[in-house]
Amino acid sequence: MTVEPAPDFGFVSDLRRFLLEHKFGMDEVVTKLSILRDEFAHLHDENPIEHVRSRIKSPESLREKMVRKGIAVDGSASWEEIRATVCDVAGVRVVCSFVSDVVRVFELLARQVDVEVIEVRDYISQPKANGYRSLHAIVRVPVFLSEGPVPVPVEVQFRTIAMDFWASLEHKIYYKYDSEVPADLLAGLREAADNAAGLDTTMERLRQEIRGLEDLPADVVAGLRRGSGPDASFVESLRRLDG
Ligand code: 0O2
Repeated sequence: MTVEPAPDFGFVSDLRRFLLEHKFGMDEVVTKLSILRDEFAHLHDENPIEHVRSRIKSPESLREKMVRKGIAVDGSASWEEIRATVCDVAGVRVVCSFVSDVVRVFELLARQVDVEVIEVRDYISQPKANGYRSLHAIVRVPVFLSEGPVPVPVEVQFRTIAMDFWASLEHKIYYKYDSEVPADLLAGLREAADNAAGLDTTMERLRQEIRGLEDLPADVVAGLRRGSGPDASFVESLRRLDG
């Protein structure tokens, strides 16, 4: 008969505390983003952030990453060491419509006084070989607990809708084929990544063209955007411009 080792209650409660601290850090970043989002929506009539998602790494996935990073999983590693090495225990994903918004939202978050940017990986300027694009930042935010502040790292991924669409499909394919993705699928994904990047560029250009119209009255812009032949109300709105 085998006897199961007694559960290590100290470890379990330490792990719970460790994960909770990261959850609080993640919640802080999500709140910061949702304030920015509301400010833009209500004060500037803009919507640079499409949506925000967040997650805490599962204990299994934390363990896997510790193994990958060469950290002992026998309980001998300190929580500080784990926190300093596995920086994506708390993860936030910010999805924007346009690449310029990706950069803008990142800068708005990065310049906040209680946000310390630890590392930036710009996979938009330099996509991964498989075509993956996103802007990754590890930021550190203070979490104020009863015993004092705890600095917590949070990984924030900023990407466009097109990048997000691609990454979620690639992730599913990778998972389905257990990392052994057939060559033709890899080539298809690469082509789709190039198309997604092309779409982002086109959308950005169109947006800039529309922005050039911002100084015109709303009814004139609406008429121009309709794109069909000029109707009476559109002609009238143009006539008012002369007056
Ligand atoms: P999950 O479940 O999304 O968290 P490192 O060992 O530090 O050099 P690491 O930690 O993989 O490398 O860092 P990196 O490259 O910044 O990637 C971290 C996260 O970015 C991944 O988290 C994914 O979410 C995403 N990511 C990176 N590369 C790819 C990719 O090629 N395809 C897709 N779909 N997502 C990617 P996790 O931990 O893998 O998973």
